[in-house]
Amino acid sequence: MNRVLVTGSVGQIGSELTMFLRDRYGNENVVAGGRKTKPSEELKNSGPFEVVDCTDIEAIRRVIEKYKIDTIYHLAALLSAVAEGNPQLAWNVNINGLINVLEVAREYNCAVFTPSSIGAFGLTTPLDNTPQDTIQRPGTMYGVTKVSGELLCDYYYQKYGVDTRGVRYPGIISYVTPPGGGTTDYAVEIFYDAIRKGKYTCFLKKGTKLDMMYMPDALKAAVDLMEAEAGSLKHRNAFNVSAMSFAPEDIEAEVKKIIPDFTMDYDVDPLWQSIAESWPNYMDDSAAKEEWGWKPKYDLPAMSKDMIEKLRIKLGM
Ligand code: AKB
Repeated sequence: MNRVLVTGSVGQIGSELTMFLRDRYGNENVVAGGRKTKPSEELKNSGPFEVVDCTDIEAIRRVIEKYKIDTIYHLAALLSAVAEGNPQLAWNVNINGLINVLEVAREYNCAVFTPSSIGAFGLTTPLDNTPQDTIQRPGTMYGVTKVSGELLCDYYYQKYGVDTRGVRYPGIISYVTPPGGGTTDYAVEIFYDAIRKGKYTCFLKKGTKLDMMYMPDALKAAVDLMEAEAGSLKHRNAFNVSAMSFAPEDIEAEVKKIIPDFTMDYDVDPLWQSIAESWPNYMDDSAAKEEWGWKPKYDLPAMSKDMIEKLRIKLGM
């Protein structure tokens, strides 16, 4: 029986993952946990919603007991650029929040999915075909919390047998809920601006290649990993997963194929640029392929076509 809590359910991934899990396991079996931000009507009306601040362990415990939760998708976290603006808050939410979730999971025997990120790498990591197991010395607080989170999840599995699993997400692109303060956000903004204004000013430099993924693949990755046979997993937490890798000019060209008058210029933000330059150009995700059958569906052209179709409907344009 899957009785699930999604923390961070109001965020970019959480809002869609909650609906995906409700379709799969039944609306009443998936609790959307959020802090302050108001949930959408869809999220609130389709199943249970509870206020859960992950820095408050009692709040998590209450929800786990009330709904007899057995699986936690822990998505509450600050993204990279926001974390750099407030590193102490980032540590509190990303690490103290995670250890609270792991502690409650240990007490109530819950499985835990925790996303790590391409942000868990740094300049001394091989940036091309970044291996699954490699040097990780990130220079951002976001990266520090992501590496620490990977290690904490490994520790809770090894020490206490908590069924922890996770992936290193690349930049996630979707048309439903906008991301909030990530380095890869340009790859979402470009579509909104292309449709609304026919032009976009990019905050990363030409040539800045990063791994990216369309939301349907990101949701599938989480659920496929959580449903995989435990015996087939050699790694547990922090699987590299990717679907496409591109630089700003590559996505510009793709958008132009569908919106021929679209133009893009650059106004580079030094903070976001320096973060992006410390992240992989593309990761090797063969461990995920071998151990639990990871296979993305969307590449850059397929994602761009679908994004533009869906956003045109959403924006009524
Ligand atoms: C961010 O840019 O902070 C996130 C990520 C890649 O972890 N989208």
